[in-house]
Amino acid sequence: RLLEMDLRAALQRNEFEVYYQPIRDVASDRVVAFEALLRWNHPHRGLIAPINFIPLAEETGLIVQLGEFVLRSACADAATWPDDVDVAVNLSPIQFKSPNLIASVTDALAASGLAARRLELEITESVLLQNSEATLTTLHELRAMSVRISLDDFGTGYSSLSYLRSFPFDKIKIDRSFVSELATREDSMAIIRAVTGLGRSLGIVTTAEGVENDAQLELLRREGCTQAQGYLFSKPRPASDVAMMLERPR
Ligand code: G
Ligand code: G
Ligand code: MN
Ligand code: NA
Repeated sequence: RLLEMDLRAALQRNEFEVYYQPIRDVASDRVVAFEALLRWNHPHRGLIAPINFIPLAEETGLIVQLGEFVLRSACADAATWPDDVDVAVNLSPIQFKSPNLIASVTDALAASGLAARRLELEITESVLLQNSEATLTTLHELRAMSVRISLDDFGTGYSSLSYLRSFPFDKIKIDRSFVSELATREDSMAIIRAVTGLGRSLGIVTTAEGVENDAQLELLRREGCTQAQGYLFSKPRPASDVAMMLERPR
């Protein structure tokens, strides 16, 4: 079982690493961004996926430090990529509510020299549940810095269309559960159609997650979904593989 002290030690020993998964523009097939996904290189247990340690990091508050590491790494890595390739970073609700958030983002951008417009922050609907004044203030502060804000895992949890009215999101990420059933379930198809249509009407980019085959990509293209991400293109890989992922045609 993982303990708080294991996480602390791992932070100290630099055992965390940021992996990257490409996001492609559906119409042009071009790689337009990478999502940063945290991994733990445990000396004995091997590579540990975030589902196995993020909950503990959130309970112990270590997610703030861990999140700062991801922000700094992602901005520093993205600063070495072509100018038209963005980076997306996941924010835990606890990190989002931390009083350090704006300073962390500002510092990561300044230290890396990355243009703020190339940074996307992914938040989940749980951040918006309380829909508090403070949440909206933070979102508007980030927006004022030119950072872009995505609504992650859209369609799961307590989805509410009112979130889209409370803040002008730049991007909606359609949860992979809808994409995986695209070819087999008509209701999933209908939901994808509705969300891409909503994005078009509201001027919000839509990204389909978990795209695993050409049939799914073709359906998404037909529905006018803006971007796609998934194993069809690549699984998340280390920063040293980004150049290769940018070169590789489909
Ligand atoms: O890569 P995957 O197993 O890679 O990620 C699983 C989950 O962990 C996803 O929900 C993803 O959003 C979350 N996750 C991955 N990296 C980070 C991170 O750096 N910060 C936070 N808060 N969540 C992350
Ligand atoms: O919640 P979030 O969207 O941030 O998490 C991304 C998660 O989805 C990561 O765990 C990542 O490894 C995983 N993922 C990315 N592409 C695919 C895919 O095509 N299929 C499946 N099953 N998982 C994927
Ligand atoms: Mn995400
Ligand atoms: Na997601």
